[in-house]
Amino acid sequence: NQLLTGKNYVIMGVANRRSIAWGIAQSLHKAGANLIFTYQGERLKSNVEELVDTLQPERKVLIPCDVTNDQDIQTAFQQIKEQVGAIHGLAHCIAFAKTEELEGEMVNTSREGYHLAQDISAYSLIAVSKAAKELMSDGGSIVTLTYLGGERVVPNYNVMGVAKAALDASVKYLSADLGKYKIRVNAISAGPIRTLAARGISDFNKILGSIEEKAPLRRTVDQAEVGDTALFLMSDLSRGITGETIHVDAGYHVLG
Ligand code: 0WD
Repeated sequence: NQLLTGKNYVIMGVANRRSIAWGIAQSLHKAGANLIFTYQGERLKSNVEELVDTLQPERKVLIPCDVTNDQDIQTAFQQIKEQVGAIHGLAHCIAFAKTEELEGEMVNTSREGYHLAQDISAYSLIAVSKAAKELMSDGGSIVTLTYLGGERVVPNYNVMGVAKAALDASVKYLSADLGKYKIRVNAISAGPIRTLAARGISDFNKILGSIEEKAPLRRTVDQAEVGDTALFLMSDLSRGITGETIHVDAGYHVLG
């Protein structure tokens, strides 16, 4: 009997094999979890289907869910309920900002770009937590992904830094409300990892180089390390932890 045997977990935000969500899926799968995947839309369907096939060929639960659309969220969780009944955890691995807002000066952020980043990267956690709560009849664990750029200024992170700050605060407020239902809400602050989303950040190579040079562990982190921390947060091993942010960043955040 493994840590997550017999339990159902929803993974939101697999885009391709480099996605941090996919690293989390692999860690949870190794621990015996049954996984349900949501993906953004048709564009990603075949890609995600192919990936999930390598992990769970016998139980392929794949549901479209664009988090900017309330109807999509409602339909997705209705389908999840019909297919598995209760869920025990949810990994929210979703963020978006326009590429042109991830460079230059913060004062050039557009109203529309600001709203879009907030909607997809921060509000979506609140919306999916509401839907997930209804399926967490035995309690549960919600995990989201954040970044140091929400705590302090990281060059070019700009509007996404402000969205991550809102996400971090949402984790705290959600944890305060959902604790009475035995639902825990935590964040993993991952160090920079080369993914599709990271491609939008200018000078990403420079950021990786500086981590290798300065981080206490003198290296960057990978998806598997974030995945194993998510496994801890999804499992009973972390039962006393909520409203917390765990930095999986080779220690970089301790530097001033
Ligand atoms: O260095 C990094 N890669 C870090 C990422 C460091 C610290 C944190 N993070 C966070 C990101 O901000 C994000 O919250 O990890 C999370 C996952 O990001 P990722 O794994 O780095 O990137 P990616 O594989 O691109 O997954 C993010 C996905 C989207 O992919 P694209 O790149 O196609 O936009 O979020 C999903 C989508 O699949 N997504 C949506 N899902 C549903 N509805 C939506 C949407 N409207 N928009 C984006």
